[in-house]
Amino acid sequence: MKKIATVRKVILGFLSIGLLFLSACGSNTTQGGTKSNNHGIQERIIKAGIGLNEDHPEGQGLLKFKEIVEKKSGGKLKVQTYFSATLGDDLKMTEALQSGTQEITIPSTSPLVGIVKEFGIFDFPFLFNTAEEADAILDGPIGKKLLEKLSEHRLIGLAYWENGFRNVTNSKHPINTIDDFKGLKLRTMQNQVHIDAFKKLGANPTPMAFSEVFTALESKTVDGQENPLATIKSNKYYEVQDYLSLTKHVYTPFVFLVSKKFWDSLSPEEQKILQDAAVEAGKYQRELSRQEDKKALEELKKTGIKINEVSDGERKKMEEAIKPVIDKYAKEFGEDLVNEMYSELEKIRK
Ligand code: KDG
Repeated sequence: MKKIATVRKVILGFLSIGLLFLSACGSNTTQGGTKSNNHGIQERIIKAGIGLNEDHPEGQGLLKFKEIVEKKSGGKLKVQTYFSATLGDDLKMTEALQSGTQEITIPSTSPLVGIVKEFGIFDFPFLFNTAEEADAILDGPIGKKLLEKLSEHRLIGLAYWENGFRNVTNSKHPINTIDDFKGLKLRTMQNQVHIDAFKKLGANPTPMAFSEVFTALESKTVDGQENPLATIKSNKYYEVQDYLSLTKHVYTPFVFLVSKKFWDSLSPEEQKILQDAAVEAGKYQRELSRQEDKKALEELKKTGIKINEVSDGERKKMEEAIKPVIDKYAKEFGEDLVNEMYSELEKIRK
């Protein structure tokens, strides 16, 4: 009897050691609840889709990402790229990541406020004076904090890329003052801060997905829209718009997203390759975006669209008029976070 008990104990001992060994081989959990698997670099197809065109700085950034990943993985990690919303718009692709049917997308943060509401702080008009200020906040503790929130929503955020400073186009008249917004039917992103801000300026905002914008302008469902110059050029809005007013009223970041389901199935080596490539290609993309912002303006001048500068004085009046909207959403997004952001900006501007 005693002998059977000892044998049973020995077998149980071996079993638990075995199980421990197996679990160590299988997966391990890193901080923020993300997992990985210790099996080196495997042959994989990575579907990466964006809403913008291949010729846009975001499209070129994605091709740079593909080049780096395929080089660093010895060709094992193959990135299949999809442009021009062929896999759907930002929200549809983000949902595909959450369900694990797509691996990567790089949407604007604005449509994602339904997932991480704090991303809405980046939609505060006239928040950043320069792209470099945006870099400092996005690549700093605030940007990092918001990226980490994504893992609670079956998403992994690897980096911020640049969509850029947005300007208004329309088919009615140039925008020089707040009064020129009165009654203008303007397409906005699906973002409540943008909608309320344009309402405050007297416009009539219509939220819609990006891939529907050109048709809505062409059919005059809306009078105008607002986007960075690179997008106005790449999507040929000058073909269906008569006026471009350089309002530079808000800076929009892109966020580099990976499906958490996919991410957790990767080994630490594979995760590192994707993480490093998203940051390296991001630096390249931001630089390209800033060059394109200048180049696009010169090229848009040749298209016949009538371009006007908006004076700093008028932009200041617009900022004042919108302040109640910012106060309202500061409460919703968290005043500590908003105060932290404004004090960070003050430090940067010193
Ligand atoms: O996928 C494209 C969008 O992320 C981006 O272009 C969004 O700026 C945008 C807009 O106006 O929808």
